[in-house]
Amino acid sequence: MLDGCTPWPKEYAERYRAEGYWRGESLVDLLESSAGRHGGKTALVQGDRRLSYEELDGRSRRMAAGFRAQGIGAADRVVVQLPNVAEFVVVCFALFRLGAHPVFALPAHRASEIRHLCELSGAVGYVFPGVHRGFDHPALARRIRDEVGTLRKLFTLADTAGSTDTAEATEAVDTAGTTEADGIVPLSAVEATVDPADAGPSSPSPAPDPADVAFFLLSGGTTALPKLIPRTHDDYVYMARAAVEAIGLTEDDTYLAVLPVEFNFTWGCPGVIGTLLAGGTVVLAEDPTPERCFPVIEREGVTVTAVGPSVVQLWLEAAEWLEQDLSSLRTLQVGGSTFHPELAARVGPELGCRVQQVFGMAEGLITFTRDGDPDEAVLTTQGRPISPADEIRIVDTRDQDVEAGTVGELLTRGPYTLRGYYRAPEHNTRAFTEDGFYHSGDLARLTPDGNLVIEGRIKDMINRGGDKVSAGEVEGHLLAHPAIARAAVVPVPDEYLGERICAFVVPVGEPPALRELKAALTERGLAGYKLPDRLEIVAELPLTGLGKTDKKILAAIARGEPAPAAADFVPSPPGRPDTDRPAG
Ligand code: OOB
Repeated sequence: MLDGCTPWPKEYAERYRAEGYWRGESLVDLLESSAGRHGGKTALVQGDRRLSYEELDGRSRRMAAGFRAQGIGAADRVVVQLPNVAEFVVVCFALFRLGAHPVFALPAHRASEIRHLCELSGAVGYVFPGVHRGFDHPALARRIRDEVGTLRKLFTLADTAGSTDTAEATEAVDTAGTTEADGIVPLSAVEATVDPADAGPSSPSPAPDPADVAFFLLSGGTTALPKLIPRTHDDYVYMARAAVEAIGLTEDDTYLAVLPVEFNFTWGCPGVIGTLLAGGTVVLAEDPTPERCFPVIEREGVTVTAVGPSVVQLWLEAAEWLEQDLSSLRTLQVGGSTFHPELAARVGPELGCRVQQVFGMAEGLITFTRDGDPDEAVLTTQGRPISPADEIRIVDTRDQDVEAGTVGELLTRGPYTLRGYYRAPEHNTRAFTEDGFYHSGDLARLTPDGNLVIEGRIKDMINRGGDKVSAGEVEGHLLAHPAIARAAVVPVPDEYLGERICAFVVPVGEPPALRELKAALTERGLAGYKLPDRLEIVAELPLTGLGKTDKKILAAIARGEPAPAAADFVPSPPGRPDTDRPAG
């Protein structure tokens, strides 16, 4: 296994193999076996572009040969940051073929996140769009290459025919100067480097070891800097298969990937990988708006998709006035953040499909409600683990099991839950129990039927419409501002996103305004979804008995509630908070 990763202890690995969870099958085997069974069938759809299983397999072979010619090889890490385009899938499978490891970055990530991911992973390559949604990715890539010593290869989607937004792609080629001359290689050129005949099955790439890391997911992060989650072929192929079985996905299904494809939810629960495993069709959509998605659902006969609760709200509103026929849709998977039962209850009658609640994490454990569960369970719980080998404990603050039905922290261990973050030995001693259970930081309880109910969290994170924002990370950036002496970031409830980000700031001299702060954080290269939505200027931050910032008090103030035990704490100056709420 790649250096810096924690393998499962021998007895667990042996057990997972003996019990048939891990079958020694890599993601490359998965694609090749589906291509063998479903050759001419459509595997991927993106706008007007359609790729059969054979074509996807062939393109990933050519791309692998091209990457190899570019010097990418076994064990290399390559940061991949692409929107929901077919090339994301082609690039990932190409890297898997070489035994190289994609590191998934979100399209919204900027200099701060990309630099960190490149440094932490020791990436040699970086794959990115052209100018996407107005952001010049090639310019960022050049900067990062200058800053990160290991990074030597830059690849862009920019001139790839049929990119989701041709206008943007064209603009990228024109304005961002993505030519090989400045060392940025278009993916189309990588794919065309080698004669396809040379990239056939006999090409000399050793098959990846199924027990080795396949790729890295990004942790939602409670620490100041995001952590990397190594996912092995064995564990991920198993998770996708278990998800396929739990949702009853078959080759007749069409899955719409509408959340970013780099999310574990979209990529493998059952997502893209599960659909390819089942021989179905994956449709890639650029964004989750109903105006974009409903016509695609109708045209492609989409049967399953995965969204977050805020998208469900948008879709319910739009279903009243948009006229598309959504009758093909059988299951709407909803997960990533709290889904209120009142909203869940509207999905059946108003969208004409079944809800499946999904709780999950990039670290591993996935739970689903199932078809056939009583309505009560589907509406009010997050269901049961997808694997009989998933182990769950609910514990108190001393890691002792709580009484049945009581709320406590969710710990988990199993055949697709990590045993350690990448290159994070110190953090790992805190994130895992001695016997390998992962501390999720979520507060949960189990119903008598064994269904999991998420009740809150103890981790210092804000769940902004499913986007996870580490409070510590934002605080670090705030503290770098010259007008800020102290800062604390807490969630504030929001009807649409579930939570937004509220920053409490003790100023030095003239207090900064929210707009100015957001501009300063953007300038520092922080992704847009991590910017504070609201700013509270205070004279001091309340402290706990142990001298740490008392975020319970701050969160209560942000909610407009009387602060618990805050008799001696008065936020100042009083008055309206500085908010910046986007419409809708
Ligand atoms: C998914 O993965 P991540 O890694 O972005 O975030 C994990 C965290 C969980 O620890 C929990 O705090 C929260 O997101 N969460 C939920 C939830 N599902 C995830 N909180 C309340 N209700 C839910 N249903 O978010 C993810 C990964 C795979 C599948 C689905 C979601």
